[in-house]
Amino acid sequence: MIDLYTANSSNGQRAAIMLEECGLSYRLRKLDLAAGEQREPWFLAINPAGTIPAIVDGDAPGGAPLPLAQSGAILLYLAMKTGRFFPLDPALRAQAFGWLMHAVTDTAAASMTIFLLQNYTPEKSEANVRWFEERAVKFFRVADGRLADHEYLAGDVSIADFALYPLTAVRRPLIDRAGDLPHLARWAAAMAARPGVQRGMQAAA
Ligand SMILES: N[C@@H](CCC(=O)N[C@@H](CS)C(=O)NCC(=O)O)C(=O)O
Repeated sequence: MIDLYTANSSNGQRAAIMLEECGLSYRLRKLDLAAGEQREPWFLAINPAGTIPAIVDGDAPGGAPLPLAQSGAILLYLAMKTGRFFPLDPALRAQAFGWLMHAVTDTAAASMTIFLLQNYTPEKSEANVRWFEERAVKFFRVADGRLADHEYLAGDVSIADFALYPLTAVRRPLIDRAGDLPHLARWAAAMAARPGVQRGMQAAA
């Protein structure tokens, strides 16, 4: 059994989508981030960074329970564990890794910075928010270009798509306002129609 420590955020949704899509049974452990539950000693023992998502796999290789943080690492781990949602062809698999990183490093960082600027940084600046919004749209545009002639980011639906989708959902107003991302919109609609994606998006809602 896998325990998923999460909250209602795009990073958390990414891990829940993968668990759902893989058909793995898991226990949902929802954390109250506003109350600071992620900084309590019991959770820091699982993820010293004090961030969600994290999993503890009770059926990990080697027999001992395996704690793992970082949503991108969780996707990769579950793909290796189940043999699902990453291409077998080495070149295509490399593409999937590249698009996974595009989502969890570049795009997620821009999206997270918008959130932090709007909610937590000591000085508020609308100009800085706009700057990072443009940066996020720039990364969404790169994915849109890829999706112009690919149904999914790398071959069949994969961890790369699961990584990016929650960001397109949370940044939907930004994407709509940009108005020039038709391929991303087509892909997002296809992703949103998947029952596993729907369950993952709702898991910690
Ligand atoms: N790179 C990490 C980011 C994790 C992250 O920043 N999670 C946020 C929620 S989306 C969090 O736990 N924030 C609580 C905190 O920083 O105290 C990942 O992909 O898992």
